[in-house]
Amino acid sequence: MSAMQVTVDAERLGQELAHLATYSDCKPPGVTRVLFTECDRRARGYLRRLCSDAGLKVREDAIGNLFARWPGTHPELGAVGSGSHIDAIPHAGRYDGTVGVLGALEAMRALRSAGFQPRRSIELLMFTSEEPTRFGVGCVGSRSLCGSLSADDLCRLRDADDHWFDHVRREAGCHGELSSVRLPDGYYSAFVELHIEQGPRLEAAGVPIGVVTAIAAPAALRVVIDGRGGHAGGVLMPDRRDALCTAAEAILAVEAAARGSGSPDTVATTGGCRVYPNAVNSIPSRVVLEIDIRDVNRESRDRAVAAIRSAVAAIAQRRNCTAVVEILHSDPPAAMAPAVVAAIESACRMLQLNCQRMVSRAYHDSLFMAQRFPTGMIFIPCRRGVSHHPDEFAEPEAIRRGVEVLAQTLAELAT
Ligand code: HGY
Ligand code: MN
Ligand code: MN
Repeated sequence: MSAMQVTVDAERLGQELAHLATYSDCKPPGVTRVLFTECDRRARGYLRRLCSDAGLKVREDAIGNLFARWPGTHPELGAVGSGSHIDAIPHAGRYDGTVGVLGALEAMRALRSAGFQPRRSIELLMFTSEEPTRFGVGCVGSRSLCGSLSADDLCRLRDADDHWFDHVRREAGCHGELSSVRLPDGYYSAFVELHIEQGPRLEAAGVPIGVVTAIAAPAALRVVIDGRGGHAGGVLMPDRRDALCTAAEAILAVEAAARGSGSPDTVATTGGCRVYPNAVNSIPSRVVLEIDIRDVNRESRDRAVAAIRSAVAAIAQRRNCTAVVEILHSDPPAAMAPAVVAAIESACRMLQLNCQRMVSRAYHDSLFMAQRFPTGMIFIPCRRGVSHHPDEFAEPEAIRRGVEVLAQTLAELAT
């Protein structure tokens, strides 16, 4: 297939990314957009309008996954999907996920303007709740679409304010049976996600496009450490069972488990720490830690998880506290489909863009889409690899190139 002559409207895309970033619960340049909050719901409304204005057929499922379809000449065939997420962790950046959602929309508009007529339908998919912020588990939308989160699993999800997922989704206007979310086999013939790298390698190598071959295996733990509270003045040191001092040793053990796993790809982060009663003159009685552990190799990741569990148990015992470790999720890595990798590389060749194969250390909805459908990812560089931070930035030209490659890839897969 020869290169489609598509023109990406980078200026319009830049304006849309900037406007989307205004739906946020924090000061610019940061973005906070947590699942089903008011700003998330308004952002979803904005995306719905953009998709309708583009002449796409828009629908949402029972948990807020949003689909915008460009029917092909053979609508009975599996569609070619592309998309990502628009939710954002607290004080994040404006490009994580959104480049893949608005970039897919722009790729579809550019193909349409170029007169392309897809044989297979092309469908934009905005996943609900890619970030774990509200319910502790990431990729709720894609896990449910692929069947690895059941209706019962969804009904067990509860946020820190004891709001149940099922209640929250209905309040946000999502209706329908939870059991209806799982996609049928063959729904997509291929799925491609455009995303910023969230790492420094492409920028350091001066390569404009990353072709993802695999996505690292993420796991998350919640550790509840209980000691004995008491008056900060009245309890002498030998009599203390300080939950936060126990947690402090546990946090360092998390770091040591990653550094000592024997694999350079093991990463572990204690990203959440809630202290109770969290009063300066009261000895912490309980601490809740949230821990993220990953590796491209599942066995190394699992070794690190086991090392953390045994270290936490030993520290708690020595300090006369108790510790309960809950595994929130522990997922396998995903291999991208060779045919989709080949289509992305072919698009780069046609556009005379240099590209390099790489592993994604961040997880994405594609980690779960790959369990059911041939999946691939296109990476673009982000400045100094910074992400999940207000300084996150992707050059407009980098985004334009990524959308061009995506458009070319979608055209090839939908023909
Ligand atoms: O945490 C991740 O890897 C993704 O950005 N949610
Ligand atoms: Mn993210
Ligand atoms: Mn993301």
